[in-house]
Amino acid sequence: MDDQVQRFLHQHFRLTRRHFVKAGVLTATSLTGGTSFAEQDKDDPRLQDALKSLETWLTRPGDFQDVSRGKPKPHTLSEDEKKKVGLTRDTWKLNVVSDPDNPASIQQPLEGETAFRFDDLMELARDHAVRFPKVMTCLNIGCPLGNGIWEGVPLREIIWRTQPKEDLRRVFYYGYHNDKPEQMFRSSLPVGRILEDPFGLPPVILCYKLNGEWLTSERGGPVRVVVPEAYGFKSIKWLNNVVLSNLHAANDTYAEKNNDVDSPLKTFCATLTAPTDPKANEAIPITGYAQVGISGLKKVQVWISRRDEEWPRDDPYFTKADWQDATLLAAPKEFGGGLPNEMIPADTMHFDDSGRPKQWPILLSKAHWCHLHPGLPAGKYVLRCRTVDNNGHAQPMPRPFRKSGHAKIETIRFEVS
Ligand SMILES: Nc1nc2c(c(=O)[nH]1)N[C@H]1C(S)=C(S)[C@@H](COP(=O)(O)O)O[C@H]1N2
Ligand SMILES: [Mo]
Repeated sequence: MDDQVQRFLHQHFRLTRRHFVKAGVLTATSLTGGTSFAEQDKDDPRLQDALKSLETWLTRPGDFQDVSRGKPKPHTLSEDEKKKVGLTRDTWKLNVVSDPDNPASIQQPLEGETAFRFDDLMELARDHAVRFPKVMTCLNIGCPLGNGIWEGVPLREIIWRTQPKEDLRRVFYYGYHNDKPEQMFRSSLPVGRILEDPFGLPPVILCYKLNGEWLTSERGGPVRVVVPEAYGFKSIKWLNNVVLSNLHAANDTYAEKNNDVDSPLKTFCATLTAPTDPKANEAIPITGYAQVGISGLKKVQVWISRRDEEWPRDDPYFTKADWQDATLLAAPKEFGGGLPNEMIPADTMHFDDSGRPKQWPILLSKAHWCHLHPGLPAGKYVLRCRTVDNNGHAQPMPRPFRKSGHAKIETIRFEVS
């Protein structure tokens, strides 16, 4: 970068900082901090516009992106066909059995006459129902599919009913696709993750509601698994079989095609409003979202550089760049997602009795951010954004490879004319 531009950028970053301090929003990067949508920089109408058009925090169930296998896909069956194969609440049956190849010793398998039904699930729900926010993200797709409040009964409650005795190390589970076994889509977990919830994580659940409404067929209804800290492939839809096994290693279908099937959700960010063709010396509004992965989210940072700037080869993740803190937005007043009465359901983890979050951002969910970048001289630029997790580690390091879940530093090219 030539000296003049360097100085220009430097001065203007300082200006922006002062500007934000005046507007009272710069302290917004602590865990409990943040600013509300309404308190944003009132002076810049374009940042206001960008903030107004920001996606809602929760996603309507019908607006989730769909990742479904099957020919035909189970949710496209007619109501009659769904009844025949147990994909309605009144016909649903879940088998919970020992693995014939690697038997676990259980005293009471649930199958045939004793299969577990939706009424049984609702009976357990009276005492054991839990609700928690979670972003559903496909390990292989860049952006989250949707953010929701998932309600269900901990899977352990059903496993206890089988009275396990011995040789139970892993649980695998799959859902209805059709009667062809080669269409099976299976995921698995160590039994310990199901029986106990480490480090304050929500439990692994049999989920029957999303955003306060019955789980739709497209989202995997009547019942799907939801694994809070995992990528989407662990959250099996149209669930109808749980197998208790003495296997000691993962046998997930998703392990095919080189996927890492054990690493949890990563923290990363991306833009929603990015510069397209800004005019010279006009401030540039930027907004985006962040996925709050297992290591939490402390900050979002933004860096704009000249496109012709040479960068040292030994710093491929730009750790030495002049990253600027963006503003992390506080919890919105309205959460969206089509909640009944626009209220967060009672007893949702991380929310108080009045439906306000106890902390922000919320782990394993989503947060939004914005940045008003000072105007730039005409030229070609690159915008990058990254996150800093609660341990102070800039992401995507130390796990940048994509088969462990998308976490790259987003790169947007633009030209100032
Ligand atoms: N039975 C079944 N469950 C499934 C899938 C599937 O194809 N079949 N896809 C998985 C994958 S790879 C993802 S990313 C999520 C997507 O969830 P969604 O369609 O509700 O957004 O569902 C998971 N559960
Ligand atoms: Mo996925």
